[in-house]
Amino acid sequence: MNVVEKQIVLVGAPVDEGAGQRGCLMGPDAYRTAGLQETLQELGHSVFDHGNLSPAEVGSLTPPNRILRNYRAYVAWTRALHQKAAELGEGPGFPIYLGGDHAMAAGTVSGQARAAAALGRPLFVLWLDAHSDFHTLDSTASGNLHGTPLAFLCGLPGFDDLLGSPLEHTLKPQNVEILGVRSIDDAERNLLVSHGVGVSDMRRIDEEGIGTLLKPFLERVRAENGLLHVSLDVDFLDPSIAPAVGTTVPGGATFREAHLVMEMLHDSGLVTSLDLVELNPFLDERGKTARLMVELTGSLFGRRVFDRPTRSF
Ligand code: B3U
Ligand code: MN
Ligand code: MN
Repeated sequence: MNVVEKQIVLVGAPVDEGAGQRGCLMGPDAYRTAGLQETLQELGHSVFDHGNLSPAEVGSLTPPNRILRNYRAYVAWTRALHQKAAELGEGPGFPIYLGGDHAMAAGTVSGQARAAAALGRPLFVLWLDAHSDFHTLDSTASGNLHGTPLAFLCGLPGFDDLLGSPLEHTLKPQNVEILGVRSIDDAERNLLVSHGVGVSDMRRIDEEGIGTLLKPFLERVRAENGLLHVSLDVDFLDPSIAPAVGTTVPGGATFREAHLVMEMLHDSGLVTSLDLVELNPFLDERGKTARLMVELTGSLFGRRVFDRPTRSF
């Protein structure tokens, strides 16, 4: 098999407070139970399990409004994960952040962005999700903070508490591609359009094919010598194959589409870090979703059914 060996570092991020339902804190252990480490080792990679992180200590804080749920925990997790991702992002290893709800990406991606800046390379982000997670702290109607990390990462205002100052290494909105989206609130839609974030919804996937949509994004990452972070939300997948998530939305990516995305990402050789988010094992059916997420990660790290000359995307 034509797999380049990677040194993979697993980092558990049992973040539970950003979602509307409890249970994502069990995510990291569900991936371990489903054999993530063994799957990656069988593909020829070395894997170090860092164990789970804890939230940072945070002093007194006044939430910007009353609707936000677990604001202090959002700040505490963002700080801890940012620190760890900034360290790992400059090292030789490939970090996989095991969530945890999507609020954790405020820390993982901002840390990877800081590391990318230190390396003098732009960070691109592929956000595989039914949602766009582009609310500000003012625009969210649910108060669930897992709906806000991408707005924070793109430098929208109002998030100064998270790292104690305005975010220094923001993502360029045009370097973000949200793929698989099918549930966007009105306020988010306006923000996405006004900031120029790349969005491919299910209609575009149906009309053009998921591979056709992904290819030009990967070509741009390559042309700009970028690093690529992938943030995979379980609800990107259709609920019939991935029921273990609190925010299921019908009409998601199929088994075949999801594997194709992962295989193309592998063949591109461009991906340098990964989040696996929103798995809620409490809602799973006999480990089915955890196992699928592990299988998809296997495809991203080089599993293929039949060898063929590697295509570059
Ligand atoms: N946009 C809604 C729903 C949502 C966003 N992200 C997730 N769900 N996972 C909200 O609550 O902000
Ligand atoms: Mn999400
Ligand atoms: Mn989602």
